[in-house]
Amino acid sequence: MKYLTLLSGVVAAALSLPALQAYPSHHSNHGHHGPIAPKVMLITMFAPEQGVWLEPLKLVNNVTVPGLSPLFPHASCDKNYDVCLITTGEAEINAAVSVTSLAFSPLFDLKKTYFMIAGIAGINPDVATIGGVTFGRFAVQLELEYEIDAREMPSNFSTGYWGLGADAPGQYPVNIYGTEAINLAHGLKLNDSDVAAAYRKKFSSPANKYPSIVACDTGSSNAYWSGKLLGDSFTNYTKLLTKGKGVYCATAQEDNATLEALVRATSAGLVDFSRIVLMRSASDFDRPPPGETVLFNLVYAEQGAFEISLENLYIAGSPFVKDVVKNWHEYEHGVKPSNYIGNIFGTLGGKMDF
Ligand SMILES: *[C@@H]1O[C@H](CO)[C@@H](O)[C@H](O)[C@H]1NC(C)=O
Ligand SMILES: *[C@@H]1O[C@H](CO)[C@@H](O)[C@H](O)[C@H]1NC(C)=O
Ligand SMILES: *[C@@H]1O[C@H](CO)[C@@H](O)[C@H](O)[C@H]1NC(C)=O
Ligand SMILES: *[C@@H]1O[C@H](CO)[C@@H](O)[C@H](O)[C@H]1NC(C)=O
Ligand SMILES: *[C@H]1O[C@H](CO)[C@@H](O)[C@H](O)[C@H]1NC(C)=O
Repeated sequence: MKYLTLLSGVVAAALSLPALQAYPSHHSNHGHHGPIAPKVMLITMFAPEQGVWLEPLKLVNNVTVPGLSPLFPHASCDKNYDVCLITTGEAEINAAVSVTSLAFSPLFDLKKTYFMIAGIAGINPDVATIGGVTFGRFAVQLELEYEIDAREMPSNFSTGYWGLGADAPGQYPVNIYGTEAINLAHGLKLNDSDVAAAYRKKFSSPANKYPSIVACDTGSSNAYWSGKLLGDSFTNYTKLLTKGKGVYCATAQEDNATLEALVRATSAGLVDFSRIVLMRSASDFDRPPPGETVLFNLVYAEQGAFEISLENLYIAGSPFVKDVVKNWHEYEHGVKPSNYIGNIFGTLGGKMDF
């Protein structure tokens, strides 16, 4: 097992612990003495993602956590409180507030908990395909950049997006690694559908291949964007911020916010940032196949991968969840990461290696 968790980015404002004491303890409705210390915490974003875990893992104990989304007000745990799940609500603001509320809740002790972010995403056909499952090392905030409408950009610009501060590249990637989960997921047969298989054929390799597990990185943005030019712009930006190491492949609306909340919780001594797995499965392509329009791909195309991407989250992620619970003695004390974990300001200590 080898953890390579690195992140970079933002100033981690250390929230002070004493503020927590203000929470009334009667919110503790889990019939459990002391804070709940799950071995695994699943982080999902909306109801369909939540749905794939609740039944198979028997997450029947609901714990109301103040500050979660009104749509998803509780964590759901199994009978031993070994595995719990929250659903943040979609987009960055919901992810940031929900994960912060969980991480700073006195109802939980998450210092040794392994977090698995498990959601669906758009996918870059240059790297992977619909139905595939990605495990990311870097999470980059794609549209936290300068933007001008491309119709008004200078004629020698390749994109209307570029880094804040223009001549100051390399400002904030966040990243994370889930090697242990990807190792457990290797060799698993993912699910597919006929419609997804047909849509996939319109692309070239690797997008036309049977879905598989891929190590590549995620980009976050509130905007649900589509198209090759934006995709290429964000591929370039990801490379820039990660000094060439990051490979943009999965686009979603939450990860960077979730991770930032976990950085701050780590900074406050409440979470271990080296125990995070970032998993995104591909429900749709982030750009059209040759010969189709961007609008067609985004709005009208029947891509057929929504269901299988949900199923494949469970197929690819559950071996890790089960292994952590079963072999807790191997996971409890964590594994010292061989590389830098932290942001570019050294908030979590250590020495940067990129
Ligand atoms: C627990 O929460 C889940 C997810 O929100 C919900 O489907 C379920 O009905 C709840 N169970 C109880 C006993 O309230
Ligand atoms: C675009 O052209 C301007 C004017 O020649 C130049 O100053 C600038 O560096 C160019 N920008 C890019 C991105 O090539
Ligand atoms: C991405 O970078 C490549 C290589 O520098 C460049 O040719 C291309 O125009 C860029 N694409 C966009 C959309 O910015
Ligand atoms: C695989 O997909 C098929 C068709 O969508 C579905 O009936 C089946 O239950 C899925 N299998 C798994 C393991 O999810
Ligand atoms: C995610 O992006 C934003 C910018 O990259 C940055 O503030 C944040 O630090 C990044 N990572 C994290 C974790 O936030």
